[in-house]
Amino acid sequence: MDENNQDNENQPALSRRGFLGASAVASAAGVAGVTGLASTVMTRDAYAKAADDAMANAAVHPGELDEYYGFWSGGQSGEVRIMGIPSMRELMRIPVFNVDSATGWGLTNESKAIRGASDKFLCGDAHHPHMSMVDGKYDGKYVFINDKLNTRVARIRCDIMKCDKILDVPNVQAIHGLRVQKVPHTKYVLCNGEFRVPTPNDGRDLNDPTKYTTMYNVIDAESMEMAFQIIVDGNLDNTDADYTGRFAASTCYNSEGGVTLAETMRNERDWVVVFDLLAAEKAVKDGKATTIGDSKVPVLDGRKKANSPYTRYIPVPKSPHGLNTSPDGKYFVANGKLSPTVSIIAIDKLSDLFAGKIKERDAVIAEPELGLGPLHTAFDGRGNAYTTLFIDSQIAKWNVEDAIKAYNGEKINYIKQKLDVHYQPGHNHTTMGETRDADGKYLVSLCKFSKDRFLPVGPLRAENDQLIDISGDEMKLVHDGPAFAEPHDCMIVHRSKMKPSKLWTRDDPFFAGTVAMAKKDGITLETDNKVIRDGKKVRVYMTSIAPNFGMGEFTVKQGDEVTVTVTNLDSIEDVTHGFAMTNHGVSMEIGPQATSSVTFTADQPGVFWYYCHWFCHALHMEMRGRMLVEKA
Ligand code: K7E
Ligand code: CUA
Repeated sequence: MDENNQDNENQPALSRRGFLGASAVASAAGVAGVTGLASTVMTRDAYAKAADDAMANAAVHPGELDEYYGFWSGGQSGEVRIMGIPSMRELMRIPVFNVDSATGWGLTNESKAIRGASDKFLCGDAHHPHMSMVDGKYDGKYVFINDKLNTRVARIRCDIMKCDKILDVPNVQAIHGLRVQKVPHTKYVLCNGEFRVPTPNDGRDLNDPTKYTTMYNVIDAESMEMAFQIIVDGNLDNTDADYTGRFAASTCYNSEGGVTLAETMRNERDWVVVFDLLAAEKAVKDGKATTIGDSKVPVLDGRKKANSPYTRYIPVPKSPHGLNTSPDGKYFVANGKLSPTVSIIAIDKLSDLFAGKIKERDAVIAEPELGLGPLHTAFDGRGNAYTTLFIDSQIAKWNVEDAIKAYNGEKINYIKQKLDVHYQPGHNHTTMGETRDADGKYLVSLCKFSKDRFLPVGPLRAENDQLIDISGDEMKLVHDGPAFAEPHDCMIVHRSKMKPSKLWTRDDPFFAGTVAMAKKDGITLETDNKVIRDGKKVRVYMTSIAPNFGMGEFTVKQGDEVTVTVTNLDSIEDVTHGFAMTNHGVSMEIGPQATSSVTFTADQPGVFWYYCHWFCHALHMEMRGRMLVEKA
């Protein structure tokens, strides 16, 4: 308790951390000048009592359920995780761009079909999970996520909590920022191509960076096909959409078009690029788009020199990073990263900007100074914003309207509080905070470094996802949560929005391909236990009911390509079976009422036991059978 309290700057005792913070502020002041803190001084006891109360409020006792689902990206692990909030318990992992031993993701035929052409990639870098919406509110249907590493976007179905589509995005490299159209519903998934490459990137213009481009990518959320792309200047970073359905905005660094670090840092201002999605949609309909290389995707030119009706470049300082829309729909907030400021863009001025009635900078209505390294901003629905300060290792809570007043010359302290977090936060996220339902209960700070907060575990350390109670006037840290690489971003959904399935339905499209294959073989999956031989290909169909596979043995010849299809007839909640074939690298999950299949080569003669590796029954250990492989 006391150790934690020592880290709070609101208390009189000056801790080591306080010293470090103070000297950082002092040196920063030389560069930029720093706004003073609100001086709420509580006694140490009062603070301890308030923190205790907040922790007690956030406690989820054994057997109790959480109030929120959190969807966490897994960064370079390539997966998505479901967390319970406020307990911060990890509830499930959803493999997406990675390969997963427990579920067979990347091994089963169903998952390979979804992974498609990029199935050959065994890794990914997932940053931004965001849920589909209707009228600016979560609809509980899909979560979309980017893969920066292999330039992909995936969709997760929230009924079964499995990835059901992966799209390889053409013409660009490294999908980074990703959000959804919020209004009237998520027709489009919006995402940024980050790195600039030759167009098309087919070996031409290798060392002529003036010819490199990147694009804003608009994906049809239902079909998961590309709708269109817009070529832009600079490197796109993060993005968000407005609450009218018309505008989206992306932060953009490297307005210089440089390739080295020094080159990309030259300009004092880069841009927020604002997109008029409706104008772009219309331009595509009117045949104004071209295509690039072999790709059929309509491409519009939104570069500055094209003077397009669908893009505007608003100069903001300096290499801006996060882009966040306030839940009242009024503002885009661009986070300065290399500037101690955030830039507030008034969304209601954007139609005038596009109509040429005002200049770009006229849309920026305030640029409050918050501290060093502002990366991302979240909102509580009560007019306050919470910005991560990467370098200061703090969250700055500030009032948006007060910041605008201060910018207009009023003497008013818009910063309400700064809370130390541990350490170096990237994204933060409030409960329901990216929707009209922002309820201002909790804030999660995704800290990149945990340093001394957990037992040391070797040179590679956990990160630290911290839960902060924001329901009162003051932010209160209530939980430290170690996390494996690297939850860049998360979003937090009230449980009332979610309706996950308890069992699979037999007609689920997830395994429709396997059902079609069985039908061709004349198999009824729910009853048949049969081996079909088709030249060197052998298809083995079996059922499972705890604690038995429908087939205790089957025989193949060395060199056969074997496909095993298992249909789990159990219809009891939570009774999942597995199918694992020893010494063949075969492992998959078969959920209750699901069908799963896996293909491998029986390349060694001999006896190979297969077994169920998802604990299902008192006789789970006995749930097994033999594959007999005859010598070729
Ligand atoms: Cu800030 Cu990829 Cu959202 Cu990381 S990005 S922090
Ligand atoms: Cu079936 Cu374990």
